[in-house]
Amino acid sequence: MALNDPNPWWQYAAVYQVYVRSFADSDGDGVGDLPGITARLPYLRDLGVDALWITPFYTSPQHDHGYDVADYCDVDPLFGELADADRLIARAHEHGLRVIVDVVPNHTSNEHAWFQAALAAAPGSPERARYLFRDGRGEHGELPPNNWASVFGGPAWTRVPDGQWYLHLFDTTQPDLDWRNPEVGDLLEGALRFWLDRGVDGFRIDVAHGLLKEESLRDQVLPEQDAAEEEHSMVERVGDDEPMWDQPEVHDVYRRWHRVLADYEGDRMAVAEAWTRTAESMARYVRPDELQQSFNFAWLLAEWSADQFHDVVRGTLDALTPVDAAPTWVLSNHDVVRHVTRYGGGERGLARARAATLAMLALPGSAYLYQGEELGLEEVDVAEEHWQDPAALRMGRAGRDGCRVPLPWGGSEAPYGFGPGEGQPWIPQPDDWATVTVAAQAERDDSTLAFYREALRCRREHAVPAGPDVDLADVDGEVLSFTRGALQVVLNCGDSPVGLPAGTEVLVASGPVEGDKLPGDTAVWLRGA
Ligand code: TEU
Repeated sequence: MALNDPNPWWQYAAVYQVYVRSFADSDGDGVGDLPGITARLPYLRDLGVDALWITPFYTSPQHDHGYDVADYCDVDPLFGELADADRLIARAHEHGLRVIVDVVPNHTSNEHAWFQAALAAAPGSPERARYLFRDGRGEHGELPPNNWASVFGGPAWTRVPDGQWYLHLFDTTQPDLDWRNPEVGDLLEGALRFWLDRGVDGFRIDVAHGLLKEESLRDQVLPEQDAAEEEHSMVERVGDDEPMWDQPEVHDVYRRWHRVLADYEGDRMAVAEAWTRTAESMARYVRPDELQQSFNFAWLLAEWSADQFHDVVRGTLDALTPVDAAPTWVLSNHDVVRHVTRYGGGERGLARARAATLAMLALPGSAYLYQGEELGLEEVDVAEEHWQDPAALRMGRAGRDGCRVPLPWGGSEAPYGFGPGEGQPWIPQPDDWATVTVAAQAERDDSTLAFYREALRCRREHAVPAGPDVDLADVDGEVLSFTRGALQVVLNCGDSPVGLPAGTEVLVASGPVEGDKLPGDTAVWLRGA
């Protein structure tokens, strides 16, 4: 798709998520970096995606691997320098690829100059008022100001030496900003403009639903049994009462950001990472005067089931039609178990993952792909001594390291072409990855990489031109099917083969299809012959 295409590119883009630390390492230190990405841009162009979203590469002590930003307007030396970011943006544009960067507005790093100043200042000072400092409860203020838990486990409050507490919905090294303080909005607008001036095409907004908290910072009403004490994954919710998420005032922030983006030439955009509870609350982030997109995590939370997939597609389209926004679809990202593994792992998990991906790529709107899914990578069982994810360390059980293992590009042993160094990168790679490397898969027509290339090519040819309409059929047994103009899509979530409609030609299939039967765990795109 040419960069000067008249339609807003983001309405039908395939976006590839680059997790910077694990994509490609140019200097051999075992951690991916910006020049590493730049060198691999031809790979992304040939894969057939339209854009890349790059996770945070800003100055950061890396306690949450970049989601703890100490300076929004500079590059961490681990990843390169500002000139490397400029080169990456320019080269990407030369290849016809758009660039989305992350913005992390909910919290800063504890090493941000503002937080350091807040710690040095007294309670009640303007420096503290940029964050959520409060006195504690209890006779001597020895108890946290409320009962909120951190998403990463444990209390959401940490006490400082003078006795006050500060709020952190994530790690203690990620203090939450107070978005009711106008200085905060100005700081983040400055960051947006800094990167827009450098040519980025858009932003992925981290924890977009978290910026404003209920002003009283009241206790969360928890279910009978104290669910905060129970084991829960990062994406599960505790109870129905959420004074910390999705407050109405957050939409004022996005109305402002809409105006900032509109100040710039070209189709600049922003996509919210908002883990909303319903498709309707997701839709509020993409009202015409707010953001262009919001991640739709419904599919990622659904089980392998034609009924559930049907409800996800129907619910998403129904919620977005009234606000006239393009949907987004996502099956994997750097926070969740890879979808091959979620669908059972092994050959079966891979067949299902490919089938779900093919169905997703046929839908209108944008599809977000996570690095390594085009290789069919599974979640890696990372040994405890190698855990790096702050959520894993706080909760004492496997976290997100398993989907963040550095990519295998070629060769037969670690680091599998990830970088020029020898030995293992920052998270060790498994010793059986020789057959899943990019180089190994590029040789084979039946590889998952070859399948993604073909599916993305077909998406441009048949799905993108089909416009916004989807004709979704009722689920038949374990079969999901829909049409988009001349394009027919059938996904068989069952175990037994089902007949394909007579007089159709297979355009692309997620696995082997013989004759007029569609095997279980397989999807196809068809058109009338
Ligand atoms: O993740 C947000 C996150 O943790 C979600 O689980 C969500 O906030 C939660 O379900 C509450 O609704 C983002 C990044 O993707 C992640 O990598 C970071 O660790 C995190 O923010 C903190 O910046």
